[in-house]
Amino acid sequence: MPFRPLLKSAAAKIIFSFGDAIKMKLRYSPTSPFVRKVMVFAHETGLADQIEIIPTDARAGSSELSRENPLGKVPTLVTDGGEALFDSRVICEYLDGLHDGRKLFPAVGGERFQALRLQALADGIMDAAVLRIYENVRPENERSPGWLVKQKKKVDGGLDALEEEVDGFGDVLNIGLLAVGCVLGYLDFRFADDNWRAGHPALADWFETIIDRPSMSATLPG
Ligand SMILES: N[C@@H](CCC(=O)N[C@@H](CS)C(=O)NCC(=O)O)C(=O)O
Repeated sequence: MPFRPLLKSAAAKIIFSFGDAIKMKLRYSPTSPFVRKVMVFAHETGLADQIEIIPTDARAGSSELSRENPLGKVPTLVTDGGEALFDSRVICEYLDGLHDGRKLFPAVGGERFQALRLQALADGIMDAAVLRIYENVRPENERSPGWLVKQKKKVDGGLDALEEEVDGFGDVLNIGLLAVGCVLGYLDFRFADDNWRAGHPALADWFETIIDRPSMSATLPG
């Protein structure tokens, strides 16, 4: 089926102003850092009230989710036209096309690829941290200590890289910085005992500048 982008016409905007908001549906988990990334993005861009949350236990293997996303993962966004979009990167870029404010995906050049690379780094840390959680809920005799160590190394390596780069983050929120905020929030939520702040003081200071944004407060995991 060809992809039909959400209507952005003047007529659609008039419909919004009469309260009949176009609704997208988001397959959602309150603990997923990838879902949080999408929700923070939606709050930052003024789109949150156009998204209907559909709580979905991806790991339970929902057949509806599998129809929308063959990978069976959240977040998955179903547009008002019924098209399913994934993953969080694609959803965020889609949402960026739906608002008239400052774009969180820089349009071109070095600035764009810096932001996308930072998002990839933050997402990679999220992947490794989520895999640690999944491994730890497997039956004890199926768990691999070596695998857990490997994933922890990826988390630590990613944090070390962020600590080196944080001085160059700048003050202007973009998709990369937003993803970093979400992964640090996830580490606080799931791995508080690891105390990532201890070895990463500059990153910890930076996190304090983002943690109280309304978009972050409105999307706390749990
Ligand atoms: N690259 C994906 C990762 C999404 C992801 O890993 N989601 C997890 C929840 S945090 C999930 O749905 N896992 C279910 C499964 O793997 O079966 C994204 O950016 O959205």
